[in-house]
Amino acid sequence: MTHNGTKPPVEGVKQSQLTDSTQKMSSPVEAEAHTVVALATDVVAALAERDERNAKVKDRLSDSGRADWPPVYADPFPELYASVPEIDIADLTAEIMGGAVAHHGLLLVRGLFSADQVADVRAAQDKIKAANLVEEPDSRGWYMPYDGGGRFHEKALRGRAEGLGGNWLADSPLGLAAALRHLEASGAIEAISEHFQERPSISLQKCVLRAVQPEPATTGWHQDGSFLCDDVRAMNVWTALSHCGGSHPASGLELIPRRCEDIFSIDQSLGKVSISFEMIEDMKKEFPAATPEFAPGDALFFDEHLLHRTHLEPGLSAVRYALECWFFAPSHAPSNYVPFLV
Ligand SMILES: O=C(O)CCC(=O)C(=O)O
Ligand SMILES: [Fe+2]
Repeated sequence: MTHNGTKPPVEGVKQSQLTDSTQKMSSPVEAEAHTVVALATDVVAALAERDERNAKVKDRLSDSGRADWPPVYADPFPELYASVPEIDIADLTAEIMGGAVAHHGLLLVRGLFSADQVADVRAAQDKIKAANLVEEPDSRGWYMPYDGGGRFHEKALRGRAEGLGGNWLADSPLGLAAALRHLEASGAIEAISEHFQERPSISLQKCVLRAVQPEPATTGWHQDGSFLCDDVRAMNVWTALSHCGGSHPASGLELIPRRCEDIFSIDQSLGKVSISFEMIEDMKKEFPAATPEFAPGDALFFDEHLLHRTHLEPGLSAVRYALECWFFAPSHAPSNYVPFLV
């Protein structure tokens, strides 16, 4: 699964069909035998970076992680009850993030991404989508599906995600490099590293560029902890890439603004992850559901305990774009996802 960086396996393409544009072909015969796709140097670098992120995390998977888990934080919003704590990006720290999540279930960060950063990730998303429509893998680096080694059923899962309008970020070497650069610059990765006391990882399957169509549907309430491993240490950074939620005609998220320590059992009649509507209705009596409005670049931080769902109400008319990026402490990451150190 570890590759030499310059010639990664790409589904449907033989290794010999990919080459660094700086490499010379050994003979004209070889040139005739293969359709050689020259890769630009930034693509070669992004592919090498992706492989390196995957290789590096492996040494960390058996670390023990911080002993004092969950960390204890003071409540940064002691006056708040059953509503969404909110800050500006300038105030983001591990204490505010960890404290808001520990006491209220989540934190809304206004302006996590600047307008330029949103535009950059959105442009990447459009290029990934366009490249994904073409049969051949995209030698320009926008859509080069990561081969996780076949252990993780990634082909079927990827097909399902793409069928719903999503793209796995790590399937795009250039998109991955750009989005992680912006998450680093925002301070999100630093806050999460401090919270975990380890450099976090992301994963192939749980870091998704989403485009959600404005089609009303009954969506399932869930806690991501119901399908991550029991002792997972996680933090999601869900960043709106377009105006959405609240009264805006693009879908946002609906959530219960409270800390739930329990992971509730799922309602089998609703599939593999959803919690019963009765339980949610009951909880709403004390904790009314919230549907925050997001400007592009606003982000929600929450962990595997938050009860939430995609909010697909009738009356929507605009596509919603977002980046859902679940970070894990490598010492306590789900073993069924392909990891990358950030
Ligand atoms: O983007 C969505 O609509 C769903 C997001 C979600 O469930 C998550 O980030 O865990
Ligand atoms: Fe979720």
